[in-house]
Amino acid sequence: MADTTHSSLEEELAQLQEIATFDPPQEFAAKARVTTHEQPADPVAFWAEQARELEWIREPTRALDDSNPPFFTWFADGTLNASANCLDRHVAAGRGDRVAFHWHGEEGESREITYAWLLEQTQRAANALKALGVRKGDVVGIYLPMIPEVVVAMLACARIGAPHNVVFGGFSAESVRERMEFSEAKLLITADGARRKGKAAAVKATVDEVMPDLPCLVVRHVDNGAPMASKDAWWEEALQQAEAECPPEELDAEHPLFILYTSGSTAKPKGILHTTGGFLTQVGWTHKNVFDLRPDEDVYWCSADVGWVTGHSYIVYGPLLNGCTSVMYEGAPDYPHKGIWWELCARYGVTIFYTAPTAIRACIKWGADLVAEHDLSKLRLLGSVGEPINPKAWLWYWKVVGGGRCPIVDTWWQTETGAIMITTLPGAQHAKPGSAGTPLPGIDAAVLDDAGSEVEHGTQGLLALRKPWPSMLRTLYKEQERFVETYFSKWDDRTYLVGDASRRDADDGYFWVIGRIDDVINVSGHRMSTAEIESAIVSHPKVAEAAVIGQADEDTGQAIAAFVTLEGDLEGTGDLETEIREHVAQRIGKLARPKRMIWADDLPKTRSGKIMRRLLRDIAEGRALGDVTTLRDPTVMAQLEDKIKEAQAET
Ligand code: 6R9
Repeated sequence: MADTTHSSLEEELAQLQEIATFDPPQEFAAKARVTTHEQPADPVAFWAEQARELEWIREPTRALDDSNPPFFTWFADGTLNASANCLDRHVAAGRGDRVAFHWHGEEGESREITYAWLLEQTQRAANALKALGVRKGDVVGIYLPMIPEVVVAMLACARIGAPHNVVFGGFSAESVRERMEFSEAKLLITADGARRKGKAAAVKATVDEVMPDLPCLVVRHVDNGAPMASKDAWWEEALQQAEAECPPEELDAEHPLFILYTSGSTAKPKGILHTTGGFLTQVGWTHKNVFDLRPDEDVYWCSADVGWVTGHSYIVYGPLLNGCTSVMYEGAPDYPHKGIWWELCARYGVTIFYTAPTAIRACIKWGADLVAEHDLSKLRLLGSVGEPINPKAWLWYWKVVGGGRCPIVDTWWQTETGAIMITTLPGAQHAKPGSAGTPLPGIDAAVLDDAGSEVEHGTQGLLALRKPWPSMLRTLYKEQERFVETYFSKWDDRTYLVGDASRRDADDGYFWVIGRIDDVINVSGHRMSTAEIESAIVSHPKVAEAAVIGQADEDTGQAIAAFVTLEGDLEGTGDLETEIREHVAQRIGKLARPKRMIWADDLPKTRSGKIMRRLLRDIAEGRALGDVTTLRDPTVMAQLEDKIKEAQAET
């Protein structure tokens, strides 16, 4: 019986592969918020119009100021407060009892977090921060698991104008230290411990090891007797002692809302700086229109972690601006069982579900039966983000999760863009599995050649954004020159270099985003810098040199492969490999551990000493080697090729 079901699903999916475009389902289109896709004649006026959706303390009189490129500002003479827009507004309108988050804990606990509760806690937390000496403009670090307190912490910072700097809970304490130092954070909001698949990790104790002097505000989450010093305070106590009321600070639209570190081409992460008015305008608009949101009816779930930009824009700010009800899950997608996501979708009646292709590929492996066991009939829209979604995963998502009735929005954007840029408006545009779609209204994206001319449709080129947009990064924190150099020096100071390769279709201009053009690897939708991983590996005492590449991987999109040269005549062993992997986990986080390690006596280098990663990628993926004559020592490649063949023969 089960066999027939499987083969018929496979047959159906094979037939679906013949379909190139999927029109918006009629029932969906009939009720959709947006039914036509048009580029406004005046994008600046378009965004000025959307900014009216926010509650301003002082209305801006002007939208874009582009007099000093590439330093663009939006709504600069307006003032507002992000937390007031996310909370006070809804409570004042009588929606205080509405659930903002159905929170579900790893061990099955649940909490119903209302807008009124969030507002109350946020005000107390804001006062607690002030009592701990945090002032407007001070950076506050946040290193918390997926618990409601992380939302409160972010909004409390926003309330007093202290930019938050959230670090993903999967990063190591060492990574947190680096990010706290770069941003000169005054305080870190963290937890005593974090739960992961039935185990609890000591967070506060680990943080203390690397940052003994940084004051911490600590949420008691696992009650593990975490060490506390006089510089530290417990969250619960600090909030209880704090005044209940904290009026929102009136902030300029260009006041920094947050810094979020992301990987770039060098080992040093980039501190992407976002400001308030423009960010909220575009995040609010895209969340409402790309997800066809009906705040009074929908139950929305974005399965990302708040530590990534997707969590900032589409778990916290977008959904709360729009006053919608979300699901927030603390745990892993396979804990306590591999059907937990679908169980939660059924339990809370999720209507809009937003996840990453890597998660969908994992679900495909676990089997369609785990999805079919649950009632997903309330779902009406699906979203994807983080990396290109391969057509096979798209079709499975459409058929198995969406039951063939839910449009899929494949949303292309970056930490730097702050909000969704290229996708399809689900009630207005057809979808093509694998293609993100077209630039949203008010966005000017193009595929350019090196000289800055648009390439012909069908030809691969460099993805570029040719007009400023409200939620764009304003700079790299404390690295102004690097900001200009990285994003606005390829062509001119108004054309933003995305860092992705892309091509467009001739018939409808749809964009296909192919992958990164720089030394950034995308593992399970997480951005990682090859240089950062290399520097972690090389910091191991037995390692002389390392080169890291991204290798195509069925499950994670790309996987990390490391070519490692050891000191002296040390031999590479299994134990040493484990040791180095563990070392990388400590330096950066588990997600940066290489999947494959290849011991190399030498690495292919140009005469000027640059490692030629292109050649390493070629041999790792079994391609014929191109020109090796520019190498200092061309025999290195032959040796490495033999190694790879040996390794492949062993597995
Ligand atoms: C939101 C987010 C950004 C990079 C980006 C691109 C890749 C993201 C994508 C996609 C193809 C999509 N990317 N979404 N590629 N299709 N729908 O993921 O931000 O972590 O900064 O990563 O991810 O390569 O440049 P971030």
